[in-house]
Amino acid sequence: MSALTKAKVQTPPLIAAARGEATPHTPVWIMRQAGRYLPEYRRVRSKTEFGALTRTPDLAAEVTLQPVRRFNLDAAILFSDIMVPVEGMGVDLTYAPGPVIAHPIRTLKDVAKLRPLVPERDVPYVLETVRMVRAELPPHVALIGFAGSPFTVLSYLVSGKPSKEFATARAFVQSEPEVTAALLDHLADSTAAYLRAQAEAGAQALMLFESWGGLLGRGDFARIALPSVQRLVSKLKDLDVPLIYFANNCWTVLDLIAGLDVQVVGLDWRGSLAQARTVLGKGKTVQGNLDPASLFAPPEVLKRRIDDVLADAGPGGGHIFNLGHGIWPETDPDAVARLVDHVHSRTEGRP
Ligand code: 1CP
Repeated sequence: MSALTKAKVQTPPLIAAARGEATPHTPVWIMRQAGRYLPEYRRVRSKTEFGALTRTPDLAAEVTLQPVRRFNLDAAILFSDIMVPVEGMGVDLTYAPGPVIAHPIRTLKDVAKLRPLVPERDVPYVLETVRMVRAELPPHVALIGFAGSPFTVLSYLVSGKPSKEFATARAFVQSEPEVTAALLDHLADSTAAYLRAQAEAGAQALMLFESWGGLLGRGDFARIALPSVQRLVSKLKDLDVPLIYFANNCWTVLDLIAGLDVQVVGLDWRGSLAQARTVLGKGKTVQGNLDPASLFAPPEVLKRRIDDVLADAGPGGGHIFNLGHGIWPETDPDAVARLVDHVHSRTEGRP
C-alpha cells in the first residue's frame, strides 16, 4: 500500500483510543458480545456444539459478526474461547458449558506432553475465522483477537473444570513451583505465537484475559502470574498492534500492572477508572467498567450509570467503554442497543 493510500484509510476509533489519540466519540464494545443473550446466536448454537462452532470458520465468523450487525459497536471480538489454543496443544477438552479437561495437568511429564503451538498447523480455523471476519467488517470497526493469560489458562488446566475459587490451582502453584514455572513458560510462549498469528491474519488489537489472576494474593500475583504476562508481552513488542490486558478483580495489584508493556488495561466495575488512571499513569488507556447488572435497570437508570462511568473516565480520551465483565445471558439485547447509542451520543465531538 502506498503512503498516500495508507494515510487515507481511517484508523478505527477503538485503535486510536488504545493509542491515546483523539477520537470522534468514545469507542464502545461489550465483553462476551457474541453469545447466549442473542437469539440469533442461540439459533446457530442449537444446531452446533460449542467446540465445533469454534472450529468451523464460517459459523465462527457468522456469530462474531452478529452483534456488529445488530448494534453500532466499535469493535468485533473473535468468536472463540481461551481454551481453543490449548486444544491445539493436544489437550483433550470439552465444554459443559465451561471447559472440562479430561486429564488435568499436574506433573512435569504432563507439561512436556504439550505441543508448542504452531498456529498455522494447530489452529488454522482460528486464523481463517480472523481473515473472514476482517474481510466483512466495515473499516471503522476494529477486530480484536484474544487469548487467556498464562495463569488464567493454568487455572483450568490444573483444576480440570471451572471453579469459583480455583482452590486446587491456587494450592498447586504454592506447592509445585517447578511444574508451575514450566507450565507458565510453555503457555506464555505458545500464547505469544498464537496472538502474533491472529495479528498477522488481521486482528487489529489483542486482548489478554486475566480472569482469575485476581484470586491470588499480592505476593503470588507478583511472583507467579505477572512474570508470565511480562514474558508473553515482551515477545510481541515489535507488533504495531495495541495490547489490552483485562485485569479482573486486580485493583489491589494495579500498581504492579502499571509496569506492564501494554497500551490498555481493562477494569471491572468494583473500582474507579479515575483512581486507576492515577495508579496506571498517563501513558495507558483504560477500558471498562459498567456493572453488567446495570443493563437490567430501567432505561433512565442505565443512562445515568453510563454517564457516571464516562465522568469517572474523565475528558481527554484514552477510554474505551465496556462492561466490567462479560454480559449475562439473561440480558435484553435492546438494553445493549440503548447503551451503545447513549455512549456515542454523549461523547460525540467531546474533547
Ligand atoms: O454454551 C455456549 O454457548 C458456550 C458458552 C461460551 C461462550 C459463548 C464459552 C464456554 N465460551 C464462549 C465464548 C467466549 N469465551 C468468547 C467470545 C465471545 C465474545 O466475547 O463475544 C470469549 C472472549 C471468551 C473468553 C473466555 N472463556 C474467558 C475470559 C473472559 C471472561 O469472561 O473472563 C473465560 C474465563 C473463558 C472460559 C469459559 N469458556 C466457556 C465458559 C462458559 C467459560 C467460563 C467458565 C467459568 O465460569 O469458569
